[in-house]
Amino acid sequence: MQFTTFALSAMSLSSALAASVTVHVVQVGAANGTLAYFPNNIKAAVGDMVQFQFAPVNHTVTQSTFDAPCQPIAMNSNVTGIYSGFMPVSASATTTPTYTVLINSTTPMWLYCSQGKHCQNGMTMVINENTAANASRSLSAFQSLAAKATVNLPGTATSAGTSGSTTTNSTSSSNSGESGTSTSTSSGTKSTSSSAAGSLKAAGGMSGLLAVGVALLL
Ligand SMILES: [Cu+2]
Repeated sequence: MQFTTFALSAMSLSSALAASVTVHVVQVGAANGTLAYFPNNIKAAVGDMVQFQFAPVNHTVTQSTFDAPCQPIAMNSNVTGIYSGFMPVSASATTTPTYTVLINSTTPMWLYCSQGKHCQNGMTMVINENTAANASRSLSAFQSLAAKATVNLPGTATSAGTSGSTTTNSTSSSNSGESGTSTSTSSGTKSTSSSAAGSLKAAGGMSGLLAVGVALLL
């Protein structure tokens, strides 16, 4: 009954809130220290959500242009871009911080981790790579450019993880794809989910639904 109430309430926010929302889960980093996103090349339709789940020790999801990897997209365009901020996670953490983005454009989104030299060392990914439109703009080409980047911004001196908590933080950020003329926006939502992987995913899905609600209210 409680869930039914929630669903009806959510539906009243907008008929656009479908009964099911596709959530693509991307693991950010790995407990064994591998510097990568898993997976690092995904397709997401407009209306889908991408939920980043942060592994130890301290990573980010930051958007750049294709041409200037390892620099926030705002430095090289008039797009604000998405930025998760640093997500410290201790090796013994029992919680997983998440950052969820609503996709509202299929323009390729180029992403990297701004910690240390993670961007240069392969911690990069793309949402909606489109090599059919431009064969040279592939993830591998982006990674080659990233490997040669002289900076990785915005960096931090922090590398130690802190214990996760059950607090939930919410934040919104404005984004459009790489096209500066786009008027579309995406919102990102940070949250920390506790307990096992199964319920984690469920909590993430709920968090995604709430994010849609928040975005529609704005
Ligand atoms: Cu990283």
